This record gives sequence, C-alpha cells and structure tokens, in this order.
Amino acid sequence: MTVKGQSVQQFLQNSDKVNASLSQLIITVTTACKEIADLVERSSILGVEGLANSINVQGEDQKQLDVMSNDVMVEHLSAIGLLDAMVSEEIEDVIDIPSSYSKGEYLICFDPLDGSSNIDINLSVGTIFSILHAPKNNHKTSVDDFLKTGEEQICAGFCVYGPSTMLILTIGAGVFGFTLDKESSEFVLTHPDMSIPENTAEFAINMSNQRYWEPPVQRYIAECIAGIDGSREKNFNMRWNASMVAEVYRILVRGGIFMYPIDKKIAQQGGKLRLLYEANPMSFIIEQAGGVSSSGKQRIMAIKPDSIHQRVPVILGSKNEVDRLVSYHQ
Ligand code: P6P
Repeated sequence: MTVKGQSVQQFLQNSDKVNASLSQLIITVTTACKEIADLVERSSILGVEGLANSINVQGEDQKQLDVMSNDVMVEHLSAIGLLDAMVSEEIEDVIDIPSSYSKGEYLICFDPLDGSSNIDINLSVGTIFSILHAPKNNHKTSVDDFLKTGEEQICAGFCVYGPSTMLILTIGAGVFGFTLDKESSEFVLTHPDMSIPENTAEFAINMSNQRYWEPPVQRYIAECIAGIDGSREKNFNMRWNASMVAEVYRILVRGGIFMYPIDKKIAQQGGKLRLLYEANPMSFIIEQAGGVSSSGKQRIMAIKPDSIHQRVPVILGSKNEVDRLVSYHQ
C-alpha cells in the first residue's frame, strides 16, 4: 500500500520487490543526490558553476560540478559493500571498488549531473541512475558485465534539481515520485503510480538541428508545426529544456514526446544520448508509466550495448505519438 507522505525508506520497506540490500543501495543513491542538490543550489556561492578546464570521455567540456557530482556518487557508493563496479558518464573505464571496501551483488551506471550546461543559467539539472545485477561468478567485473539490454535493469531512477528536488523511481512495478522536504531532509512520496497520457500535443526537440534530421522526423515535426491547418488537425506546443531529466519529468506529469533523433551531424557517433545511463534508465521509467521509448528503429530496452558509452537515438513519451513517429521510420 503506497501512502502519500511516506518517506522513500518506508516505501522501500513496504515493497515486496525490494530486499534489504537493494533498499540500502537506493537510499545511498538518494543520500548522494541530496548532497549534489546542495552543491547545485550553492554553486554560485561556492564559485563552482564554471568549467573544470578538462574534457570528459564524451569529448565534452566538463563543468566543475560534473566532476564534483561524480566524486560524490563514487564516494558514497564505493563504501557500502553492495556494488561490484560502477560506470559513470564522466569516467572512461569501469570504476572498480577500492580493495579497502567489500564488494556486492549489484552494478550501477549513472550520469552524475545531466544537463550541466544549465548550471550557470539556473535551470534544472539532474542525476540519472540504472541498477543491474552483478555477475554471479567471482571473476573481476569487466566492461562486458555492463553490456546488458535495458530489460535487465532491476531499478532505475533520476533526481531533478529544479524548483523542487524530486526523486523519480521504478523497481519494475510502476513509477513513483518523491519530493525532497527540506525541513526533514527526507524524500516523501508525492506522486504515486505516475502514468503518461497516451496522447499529447506537446513535442520536445532541439529545432536548431532541423537541417540535419532524417525524413521521418522532418515529416513528423512539419505536421506538428502545421497544426490545425495540416493533417494532424490539432495545434501542438513545443518545449526544449536542454535537460533530459526535466523533459522526462514533464512527460510523466502531463504527457509529451521527447526526441533526440539521429541526424547527419551526429550520425557517425550513433546519436547524442548515452544508452547505459541516460536512454536505458529513462526508457525503463517511461515504459513503467505506460509510455513508449524507441530509437526509431527498435525498442531502446532491447538494444544490446556494444560499449559502455554507446550513444543511441531516442524518441520517448506518449504511446500514440511515439508509435506514429516510429511508423514513419518503417
Ligand atoms: P542539446 C544534456 O547535455 C543532454 O545529455 C540531455 O540532458 C539533453 O536532453 C540534451 O543533452 C541537450 O542537448 O544539443 O540541446 O544541448
């Protein structure tokens, strides 16, 4: 029984899909996220909203907060004895658990600070995570142990650091939203059983890439923009937050379709968003809330990764709109 107002700890204790170790792992992630939320909120005071003068494995300029958020996640997660290894957007190789700590039965992939180009303009950013079972044998965890399809995730979630700090979580039995109560420093259940409307009139895409899009996306967006005067016979609204966590949260609340499709500019790298710690966890959440998540050619959660930082095209959100755009790709 999920009761609004209950803490995430109570929610996990009451769930029959979560054992004590998975519960502790999730709570540790939330503790790290609370620390990251505080760093984000105070970034201008701390003077850390700028660049770190370093490039990450993605070839992107790292923000100081990217590095600090990654360090917070690694520090909290290394010490609990529940993980066999980790993958972070900010680190090229698999992150081993230091020999001074015991290992555990799970693997975790995370983007410690998604949307970090929003930090210095005070817009929403977030942390995305995906939890898998570690291999049962006792060999040293390698890259191959992370190359699982999204269907093998046992838990996925994200925190969005916005006007409210929120935790969105799925353990395979629906999607639940928790709001950080600054007075108690507890995440409390405010959005039980989140469900995405099958229809929408709101699309999210970076329009500045239009000249690079493939024909199916060109057609779909042109129809949305034609609105009531075109074949869709209804007007559409557009949003673009440059922060996947903010887009996905909006879609969970009121529906919508979010697209970062393949385009000529990024074709050689396979897309923009990363499979293991962006597309897969968000797809798990979207599907658990009744939505659809596709590359345009296949279900995201069925894609077998070939590297830990693999990128994929992403089209996700309200079922009937994603299905329509996927049909244009056929
Ligand atoms: P663009 C943030 O860097 C991110 O990975 C997603 O959170 C977001 O949806 C997208 O990239 C924004 O990309 O090209 O608009 O900066």
